[in-house]
Amino acid sequence: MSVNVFDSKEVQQLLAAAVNLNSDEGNPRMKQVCHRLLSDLFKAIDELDITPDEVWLGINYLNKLGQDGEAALLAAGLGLEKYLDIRMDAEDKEAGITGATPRTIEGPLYYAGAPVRDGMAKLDVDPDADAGPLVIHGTVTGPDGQPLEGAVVECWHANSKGFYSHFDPTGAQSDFNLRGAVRTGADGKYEFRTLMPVGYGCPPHGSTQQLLNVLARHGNRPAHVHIFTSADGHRKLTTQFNIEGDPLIWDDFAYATREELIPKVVEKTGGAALGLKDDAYKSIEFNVTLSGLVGGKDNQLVNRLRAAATA
Ligand code: MBD
Ligand code: FE
Repeated sequence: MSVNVFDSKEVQQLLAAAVNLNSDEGNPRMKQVCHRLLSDLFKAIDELDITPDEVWLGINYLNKLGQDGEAALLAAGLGLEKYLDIRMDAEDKEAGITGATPRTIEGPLYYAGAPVRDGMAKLDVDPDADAGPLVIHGTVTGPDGQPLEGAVVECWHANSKGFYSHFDPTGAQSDFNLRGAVRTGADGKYEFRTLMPVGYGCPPHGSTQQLLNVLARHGNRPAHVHIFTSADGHRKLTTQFNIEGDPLIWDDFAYATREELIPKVVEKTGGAALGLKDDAYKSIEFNVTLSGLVGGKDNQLVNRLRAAATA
C-alpha cells in the first residue's frame, strides 16, 4: 500500500478540526504546537507507510510509558533533553554569552527540599558499604571571576548501586540521602562530604529500556554528580560532572558528558579528621562560574514538574 493522502483537502481539514484551528477559543500556542506535531505525525505515517499495527504499538507504548512514570527518562534517553541544551547553548552563543560553566541536562531524578547548610553539607545519611568517601568542593564565581556570597549549590547523586534516594526501587534509602544544598560565604566556597556514586541504569523492565533494546542501545550512564547553582543577579545553572575514568564517560545513554565537566579525582588522606568513614578519600574540585542575567532576567530558567517532599 503506498498511498499519499496527507496533502488532500480532507486530511488538511481533519488536522485543522482536530485542534480547533478555525476558532478563536482555546490556547493559541497549544493549538499551533498540536497542529504542527499532529501534522508531522500524519505526514510520517503517509511517507513511511506506517501500518495500523505499528500505530497501535506506539499508542500502547505511550500508555505503558505513562504507567511506568518514565516519560522524562525517555526524553533524556532519546536526546530530547540534550537537544534543549544544544538550543540554549546556541542562544547564548548568539547573544555573546561566554565564560560560564557549561550546562548539561537535569535528568528526571531531582527531589526538591534538601536542607540548606552554610558552607558545607554532609550528604550521606545511610551507610553504604560499597562506597568510599568523596569530598566535592569548589568556588562559585560570577562572570567577573569574583566569588559569589550567598550562592546556593544543590547536589544530588546516586549510591553505590546507581540508585537515587526517593527513586530507589529497593526502597533502601532515607529521603534526602545523597542530596543536599550549601549556601556560600564571602569566599564563594562550597563543600559536600559524601560517598562515591556509581552510574545509573534504566529500570531493566521499564518502557524506556524496552525501546532502547529495540534500538540496540544500552540505558546506562557513567557515574556523575548533579549540581544546580543559583545566586541573586545571575542565571541558575543546571549542570553535572562525571567521575573521571568511568568507562561509559563517552557512552552516556543521556548524552550529558562534556569535555569541561570531567574534573580530576584526587586521592587524599586525613578523612578521619573530617568525619569521613575512611582516612583515605577522594576529592574533586568543581568550580562554578555563573552567567549574568539577560535584560534583568534569567532567560533560560526551566520550569518542569519536579518531585518534592509533601509537607
Ligand atoms: C539519571 O541519573 C540521570 O541523571 C538522567 C539524565 C537520566 C536518568 C538517570
Ligand atoms: Fe543522574
